[in-house]
Amino acid sequence: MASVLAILAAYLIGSISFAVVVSRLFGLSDPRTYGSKNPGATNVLRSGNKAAAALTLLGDGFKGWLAVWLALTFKEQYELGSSTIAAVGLAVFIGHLWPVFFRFVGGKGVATALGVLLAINVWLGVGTFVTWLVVAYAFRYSSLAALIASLFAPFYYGLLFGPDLTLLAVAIMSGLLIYRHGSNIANLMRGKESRIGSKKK
Ligand code: NKO
Repeated sequence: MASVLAILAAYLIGSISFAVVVSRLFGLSDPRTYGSKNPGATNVLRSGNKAAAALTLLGDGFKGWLAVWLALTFKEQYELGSSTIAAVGLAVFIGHLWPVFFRFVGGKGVATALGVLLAINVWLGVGTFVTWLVVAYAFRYSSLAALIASLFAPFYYGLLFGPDLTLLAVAIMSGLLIYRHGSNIANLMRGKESRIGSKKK
């Protein structure tokens, strides 16, 4: 029972879209109406407001971290197994992609996955983030950086811990993240993807 509640709570936490909430607080347009139309930090940056983009990244990342951290912290007290911890990580990520509070139209999961990875293991999170930074710095595409980082994340997990249920959860997150970047992949291939720093159209 505690496991079901933990997974449900994680899904609800994940459903809070910080791109939408932060944009409202800053009096900016809804990020679902401009640029890539994605409720994510990269698209909020296209509004030109860097602070709002940074807060979106922090909020969406923090919720991923919080859900897994809470599950890990109360693991003994509520007898949560490692499969529940893995499911909580997946549930907060899925909440971000298909949020119950926003008619199931969510984001692409990059910042939230980073939060989840950081809570699983700091080095896993840091390694994946550094991978994102290197690709983003080299090519200036946020989406390409996320795609490459998501390919490396399960590999890093495997190196650190070997195969287990959490690796499966990380691999599923990676697969869903790539699936959600379909329009970005198409734009990258056509040379139409917008670079980090270019404003909204
Ligand atoms: O608007 O479609 P868009 O161009 O906005 O956006 C594409 C973008 C969407 O993602 C975001 C969040 C940006 C966060 C940037 C820093 C986070 C570094 C993340 C590490 C990658 C984690 C992958 C883990 C997979 C399991 O892509």
